[in-house]
Amino acid sequence: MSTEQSSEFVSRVEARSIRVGVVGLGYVGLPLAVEFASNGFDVTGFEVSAEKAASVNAGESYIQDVPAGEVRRLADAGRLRATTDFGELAEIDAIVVCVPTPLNKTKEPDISFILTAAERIRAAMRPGQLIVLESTTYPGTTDEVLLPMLAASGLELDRDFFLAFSPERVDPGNEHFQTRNITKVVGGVSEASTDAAAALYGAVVESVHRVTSARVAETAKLLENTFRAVNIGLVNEIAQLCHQLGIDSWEVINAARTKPFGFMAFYPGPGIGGHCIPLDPHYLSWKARLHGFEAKFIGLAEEVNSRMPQHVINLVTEGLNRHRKAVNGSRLLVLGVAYKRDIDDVRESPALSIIGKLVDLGADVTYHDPHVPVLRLEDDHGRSAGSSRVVTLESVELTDSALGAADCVVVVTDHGSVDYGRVLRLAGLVVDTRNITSGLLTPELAAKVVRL
Ligand code: SAJ
Repeated sequence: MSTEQSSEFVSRVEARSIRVGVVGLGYVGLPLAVEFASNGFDVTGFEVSAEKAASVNAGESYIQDVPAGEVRRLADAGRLRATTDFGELAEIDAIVVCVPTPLNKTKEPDISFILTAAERIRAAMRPGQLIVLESTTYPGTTDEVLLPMLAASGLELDRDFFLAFSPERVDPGNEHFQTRNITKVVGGVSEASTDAAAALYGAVVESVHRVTSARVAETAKLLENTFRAVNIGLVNEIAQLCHQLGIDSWEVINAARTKPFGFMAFYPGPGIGGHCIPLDPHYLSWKARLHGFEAKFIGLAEEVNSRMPQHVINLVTEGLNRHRKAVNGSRLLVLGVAYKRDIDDVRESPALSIIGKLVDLGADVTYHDPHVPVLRLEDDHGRSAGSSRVVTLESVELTDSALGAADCVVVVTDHGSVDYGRVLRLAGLVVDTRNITSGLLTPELAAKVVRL
C-alpha cells in the first residue's frame, strides 16, 4: 500500500527535485550516475577512491562505456560530482549502492563492501530517504541484513525511509543494450518502497519490472547468471564427450541452433571468467545450503567449468605428443588472456589457470594479448601445491618469429584484432579453444589444429 510519504517521494522524483547519490563509481555505478545526471537529477557519486572521485570531478572517465565528454559536460553543468565524504549522504534523497560482491577464498559470499556502505548510510540517515541495493547478492540480504542495520538508526521503514533491491544488468562493451534500454527489475521490502524505487528508475529507464519483494529481485538476478553458468557447463561437457567420440561439437551446436524455438546456443570454451558468471551462482548455492538444500546444477556446472583449463592442458599435451614433444621444455605461446574477446579484463580468466598449469609443467610460456600488456599470476591460479612463485609476464609482439618458434600456439581468447590465418600459416601446432580457426582450414592446415 502506498503511503503518504511514498506519494510525496514519487512527486519529488517527477519534479526532478530528488538528489541522487551513487555509492561506488565502478562499471555499474558510473554509468548509472551519468544516466541520472543526464535525466535532470543532481547526482553525487560516493567513492572510497579519491583518485576516481577526482577523475569524475575533472570530467574524466575511467570506464570503457562512459564517454569522458559526457562526464565533463555533466560535471561542468554541476549535475554530477563525486566525493569521498560519506557524511554528505545526509543530503541525499535516493541512495543507490553499487559496490562489489566477491567471493572469499573458500568461495563463500563476501558482502563486506555492502556492510560498510550500509553502516555509512545508517550513520548519515535522516527521514525521507530511499536506499536501493544493486550489488548482486544472495536472497535475503536486503530484508534480513540491510533493513535491520538501517532501522538501527531509529528511523522506521515507510514512515522515514524506503528500501529496495534492483539488480544491475550492465554488460560492459555492449553497444546495443545500455542502462536506458535494459529493463530494470525492482523489488522493495515494502510496497511503498517498491513504489518509490520504481518511480526513481522509471525516470531514467524505458521499462521497469516491479516484483513483490526484494528477495524476488535478488533471486531473479542470480537465476539470470546461473542460467548462463549451467548452460555453459552443459556445452563444455558435450564438447568433452564429442572429443571422445570424434565428433565436432561446434558443428553439433550450430546444427542445434537452427531450431527456431526451444534452444539457445552456448559454446564450449577454456573455462568461464569474469566477475559475474563464475561467482554469482555461488551466492545462490551458499544460501541454499543454509536451508539444507543442495543446488546440484550449480555445483555440477562449477565442477565442469572449473575443469576446462585442465582439459585444455590435455589438448596441448595431445598435440605436442603428435610431434613427439613433452610439455616440459616446450615453447608455448598463449593467444588472448582476457576473460572474453575484445576486452581487457582478466578477472577469473581461465587463461590464468592454463598458463599457471603450463608453467608448473615446465613449459616456457609467453602470451600475446593486445588488451592486456602485463599479466600477474598469483599462487591460486590453478597452480600445483607449493608453487608459491608469483609469475609476472608481459604480452609479446605477435611476430613471425614468435609464431614460428612456438612448439604450440594456444588460442584461449579470440580477440578480433588477431589474424588467425597468419597464425595458422606460421605456427607448427595450434590448440584452438574458441573455434576461431574453423573457417580458415585447408586439409593441410587442419592437420596442425587441435580443437576443443
Ligand atoms: N562463455 C563461454 N561460452 C558461452 C558464453 C560465455 O565459455 O557460450 C564464457 C566467456 O568466455 C567468459 C564467461 O563465460 O569467460 C562469461 O561470459 P559472459 O558472456 O557471460 O560475459 P560476462 O561475464 O561479461 O557476463 C555479463 C553478464 N551481465 C551481467 O551480469 C549484468 C551476463 O548476465 C550477460 O548475459 C553477459 O554479460 C552477456 O550476455 O554479455
